[in-house]
Amino acid sequence: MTRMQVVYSDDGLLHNPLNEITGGELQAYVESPKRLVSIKNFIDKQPEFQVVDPNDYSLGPILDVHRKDYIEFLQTIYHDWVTEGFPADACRVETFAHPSVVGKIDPEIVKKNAYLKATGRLGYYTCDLSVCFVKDTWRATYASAQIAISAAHRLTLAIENDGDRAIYALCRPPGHHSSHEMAAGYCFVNNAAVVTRFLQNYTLEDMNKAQKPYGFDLEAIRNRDFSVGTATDKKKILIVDIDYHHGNGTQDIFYDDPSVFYTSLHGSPDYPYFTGSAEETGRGEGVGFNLNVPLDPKTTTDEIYLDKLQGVLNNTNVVQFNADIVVVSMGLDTWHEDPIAGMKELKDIDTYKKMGSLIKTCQGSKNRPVLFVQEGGYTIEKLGDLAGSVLQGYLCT
Ligand code: SP5
Ligand code: ZN
Repeated sequence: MTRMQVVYSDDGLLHNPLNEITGGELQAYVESPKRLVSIKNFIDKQPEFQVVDPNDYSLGPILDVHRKDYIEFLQTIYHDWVTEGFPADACRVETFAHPSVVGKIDPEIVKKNAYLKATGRLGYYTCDLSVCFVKDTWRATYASAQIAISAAHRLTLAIENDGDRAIYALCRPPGHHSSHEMAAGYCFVNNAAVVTRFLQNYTLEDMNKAQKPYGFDLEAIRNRDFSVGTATDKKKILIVDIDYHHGNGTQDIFYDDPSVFYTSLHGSPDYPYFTGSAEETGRGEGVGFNLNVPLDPKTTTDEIYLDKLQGVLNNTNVVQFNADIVVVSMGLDTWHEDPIAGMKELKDIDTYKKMGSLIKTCQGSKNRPVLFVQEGGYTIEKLGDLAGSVLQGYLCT
């Protein structure tokens, strides 16, 4: 039987905000730790999956994507918020740094102003009302990234040793709405982007050295004096984002970069509202390496969705790109019953098996190693089934 490793840690459960404001209403936090429990329970019952612990690769690989001041914000904002006397269960934005407020002022002055209060920093670095911090949000976020990085390392090892060529990072919080210096849509660190850069910048030898106990100077990494990655043969990474929402963060990070092809199928019009149109094809050197397929949430059936996914994976530009590795941003919120998302006519669980199968067989992705990174999906009871179906569909094809 073909098997698949699943990288998982209980630290993902530590991020548990009380509530969020969605659709204008205060409601229980949708991106709940129960999501992880549900998927993990399912995985534990299936013999083809082997659950393994993550290792620790320090901040190095995270800082290859995110700005240092942003990471410091994630690490300290909760403490500062509480110290200023604000409610412990509601560390979230109040006012945004809209272009009409800050656009004409020297960015350094804007930043200095923002740093005077916790609320200023929240407006500077976050983008919507789904982002909420608790005491251990950073710990969970760090673990989430380390899970994804560990999966990338294990996949690289397997590629060199003719091992299994697909792996699943069962991580939370998700990442694809987060960009270099912005948290949004339940996302803090962009796990898919971090592993993409890790796979490109690190040789297997670098990866071995980059894990705990570190084979390099940790302090220098923290200060960004150098990056531990020494790879010269930059791998081409195809990111396939099948979360219901457009991965605006991932798109933004790689928009100018012809070495990363970002493609997304997503419900439209819907959150994140300002991005995700087919006209967004990349910029500069990156033109032609970004492919968005907006789908009508009301009329997209199982059949239409699979047809569009197949179209993307067989798209001429994607095939010509000839990726070395495929990263799948695996959201499960396309399911029709999803409480905040969902294609209303996407109702057949077999569709998820077929998604996995298409990734295995279509020209743009076939014969490539695949790293599945968990993104959204909010039908708690159904998530194990949905995730398992994509992975089994891939394995059994
Ligand atoms: C990772 C991920 O899936 N993030 C999604 C964040 C979505 N947040 C805003 C959702 C807006 C939903 N509006 C419809 C309300 C239905 N009651
Ligand atoms: Zn989503």
